Amino acid sequence: MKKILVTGTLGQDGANMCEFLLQDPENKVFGMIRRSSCPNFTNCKNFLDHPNFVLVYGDLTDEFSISKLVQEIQPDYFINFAANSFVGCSWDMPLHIFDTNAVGVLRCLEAIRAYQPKCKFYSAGSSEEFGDVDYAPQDLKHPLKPRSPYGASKCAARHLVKVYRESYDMFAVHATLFNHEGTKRGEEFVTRKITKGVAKIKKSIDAGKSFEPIELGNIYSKRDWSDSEDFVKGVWLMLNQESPRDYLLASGETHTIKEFVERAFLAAEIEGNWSEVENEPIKTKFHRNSSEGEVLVKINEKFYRPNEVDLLLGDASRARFELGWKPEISFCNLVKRMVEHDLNEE
Ligand code: NDP
Ligand code: GDR
Repeated sequence: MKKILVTGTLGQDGANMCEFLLQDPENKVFGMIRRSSCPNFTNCKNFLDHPNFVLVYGDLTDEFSISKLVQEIQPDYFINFAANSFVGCSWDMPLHIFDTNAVGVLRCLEAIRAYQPKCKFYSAGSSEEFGDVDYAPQDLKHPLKPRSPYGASKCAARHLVKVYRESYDMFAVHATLFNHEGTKRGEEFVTRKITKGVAKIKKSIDAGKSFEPIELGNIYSKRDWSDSEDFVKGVWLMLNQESPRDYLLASGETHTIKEFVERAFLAAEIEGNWSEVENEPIKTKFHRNSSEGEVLVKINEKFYRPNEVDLLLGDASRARFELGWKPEISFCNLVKRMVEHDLNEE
């Protein structure tokens, strides 16, 4: 039986990975969570009681807890999804971000080196490492030019993984994953914020009630969005190659936040129009196509970032050719799935 330690279990990717791995009865999954006064197990409801699933406690900022887990479990795989993953707050708590996302990875690598050197390690890299991009689509040769403390922390993790892989002959990969979303996505990220907001507005319209518009920041940035369920399969393929190699996962399509908004309202059968104000984007609004013309989306400067990654578009050809991986869920389907899910949840 394969023993797999997965961190970030309550988050999006960790939960999707546990669920995917538990489909194989040969896998025993140890899902790590950190101590919290009020943990939210919503993302884990489908597998918490699975006989091959064990919930364990640990914290990336606590070296002892990570070492103890590796010593006791002796995992064959250590899949580290845990991170402070919200770019927007990384300017507010840069030290915490670096300690979790970069030094945290070092704690994992050290624990593996000391107690279970044969363990295969996955480190969750990000397209945010490319940052101020030189060209599109971005491939694995693109220079690292982060624009946020978050992006910089992931670059540091990338270098640490490479150093450990080369110094100690460890199977350690740090993949570059572009944005991936889904029904388990945290509500502060723009996609889920939009789909949750659309569902709320739809319910209000259907009930004949008034509603507040969704408030967003920069709607002109472009992202390469996929579904997290497709990506965890790609990560598992990477970990089951003969030798460790860094890969990039992306859809190869890019869309603005504006387009995501339009699609999300369409998925809820609400038609709208932008009233765009070119030199004052703060005044841009998305109105409902109706006699009332209510405002569905407005801009609030408080959601702007000190520094923005304007364009992300990934070239996943290495993963496609070497791993035989390709995303199954299109951008349109992703938006539709999220909106439908949130309409049923609200
Ligand atoms: P989430 O924010 O949904 O999940 C992150 C998880 O990490 C949460 O469960 C959180 O715990 C946990 N965590 C945070 N700090 C610690 C800590 N100190 N010790 C232990 N656990 C901790 O992120 P995603 O699932 O979306 O992303 C997974 C990984 O992939 C992250 O590393 C992210 O940076 C990276 N990534 C994500 C992309 C995406 O588009 N989703 C793209 C590229 C990279 P809690 O629930 O208690 O807060
Ligand atoms: P991102 O995701 O920063 O790409 O990081 P996020 O959804 O937070 O932002 C995407 C883009 O939308 C713009 N935006 C807003 N963002 C948020 N969160 N809230 C808003 O109201 C809003 N309005 C506009 C942002 O400025 C940005 O341009 C995600 C995370 O999952 C990272 O962990 C991961 O590494 C990268 O994707 C790849």
